Amino acid sequence: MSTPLYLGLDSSTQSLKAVAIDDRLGVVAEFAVNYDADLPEFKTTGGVHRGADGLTVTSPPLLWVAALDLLFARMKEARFPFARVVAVSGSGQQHGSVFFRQGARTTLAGLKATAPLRDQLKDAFAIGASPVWMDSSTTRQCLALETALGCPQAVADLTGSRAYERFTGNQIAKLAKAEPAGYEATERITLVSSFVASLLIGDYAPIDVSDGSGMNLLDIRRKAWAPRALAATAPGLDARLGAPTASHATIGRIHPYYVGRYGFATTCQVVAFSGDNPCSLAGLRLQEPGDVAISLGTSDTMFGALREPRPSASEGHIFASPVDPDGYMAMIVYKNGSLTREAIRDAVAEGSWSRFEALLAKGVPGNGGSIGFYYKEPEITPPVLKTGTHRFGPDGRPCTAFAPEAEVRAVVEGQFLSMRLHSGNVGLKPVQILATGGASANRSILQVMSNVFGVPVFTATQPNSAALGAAYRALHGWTCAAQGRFVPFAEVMKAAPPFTRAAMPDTKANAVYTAMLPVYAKLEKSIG
Ligand code: ADP
Ligand code: XUL
Repeated sequence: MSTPLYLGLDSSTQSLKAVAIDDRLGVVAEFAVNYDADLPEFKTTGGVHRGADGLTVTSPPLLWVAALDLLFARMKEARFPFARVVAVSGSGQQHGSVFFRQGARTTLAGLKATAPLRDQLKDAFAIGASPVWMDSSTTRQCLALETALGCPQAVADLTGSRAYERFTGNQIAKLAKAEPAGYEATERITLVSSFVASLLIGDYAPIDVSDGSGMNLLDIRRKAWAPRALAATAPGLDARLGAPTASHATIGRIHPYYVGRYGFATTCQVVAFSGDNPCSLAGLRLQEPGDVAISLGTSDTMFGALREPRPSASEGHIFASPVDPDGYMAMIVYKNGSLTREAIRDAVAEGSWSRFEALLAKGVPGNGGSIGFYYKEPEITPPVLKTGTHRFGPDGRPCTAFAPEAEVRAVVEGQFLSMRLHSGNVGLKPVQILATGGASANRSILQVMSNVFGVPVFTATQPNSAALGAAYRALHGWTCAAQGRFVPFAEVMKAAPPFTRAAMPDTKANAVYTAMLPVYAKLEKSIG
């Protein structure tokens, strides 16, 4: 008998990916569909449509539907052994929402293997443009929620984050007003994660508590919808959301559509889907407080496991853990990540990362007291709407320019000092850091990271941490169901490959950064 496989899907902003693992946690297959290139008829750029107001950003849900069939068709063509998959789970870009029209549940249940999903589901949506995480058009709704609950900290204490524009509840509040007929006709609202899960089980899949924490609607301690937040958001919301589920729960078997069309086994279990950041937490196996990841991608994120939630209205998010029913994760998000480093590289390092590294090596830890703030984009952490660069000399006075080596060092040191400052405020205390994302290929950047935090930095070999995390979660959920009890995630992860050590901290440099931190914090405040 051939060994079982566990499948992880990742429905992200620009693509749909699949990673399959075996029961020794080895990756056996990977597939991907790129929305812009492979489904050009939906006319997306980077997977999205941008509104004329510069704030609204949406994607057509039918695109995500079409991508699922295309992905599975590619896997079938490559003779992927669907019959060996015993469990599937998935990851979705966080915060995005899908509005199923009345009657869609019946349509989902009755899917026929003879026709593509997109033909059968083309009339299933009450709102044809799904808002995604890049949308920032709901400032008014955010203010309304914070007023209704008292203040930003009250929203954070209840839901894990103060009101954020991209968070789903504020998006729903906007649409309920802007498209009342569409909202009225809505039978179920899903996140992107539970949407793809719904397609797989042919029924409305519940929202898991971890991705559900990115909505400003879930009481993160009770892990149930917060009635006061629902009431302040839109009428009749409770029924439209359905009850949330534990992240490790099996939510049903795969629908006969996938058995008939692709050859899945009828017994294949679907484990609740979750958000991409929660799934990355699972993929990087961050379980103990002190295990922290820094993802240096298009944007930079820092996240880690947490036992006690300590929500802050000033920065960051607290989510329920996707792998531990009693745990939490904290996360901070930066818009000024790789693209901002690239802008400095292009300005002073001739567009070359090796030149950038050489300049970084030329300077000394602490940059002789020079500090810079580079807000190429409006920043999330701390919230700074006005773009611009702010440089300060060793005397704390503003200055207009740095020498190239000081400029490169200022952008990298500034980003990690900010992470140390703000992650500390949400309770993250790294003991070791796992670095992922494009810029984690840069050893000099990782050395600064290690020195600023004073802890060793490791890297993972598998780049798609969200899809891998979804596959790990499929195995985890399946194991819990098979044993009829909650099995700790660490127990299931025993065979996982070790991470590679990329940098060790220099204690002297670390002491310099510790002394710099209050100065950095003061300057940051003076700008905001
Ligand atoms: P995403 O998944 O968010 O689209 P990635 O994690 O693939 O992004 O990261 C892409 C970014 O990685 C690029 O924008 C680039 O700036 C950065 N990058 C790639 N190589 C290097 C390097 N050697 N040094 C620093 N940054 C790099
Ligand atoms: C997290 C966030 C993004 C999305 C898309 O809060 O907005 O990271 O999950 O990746």
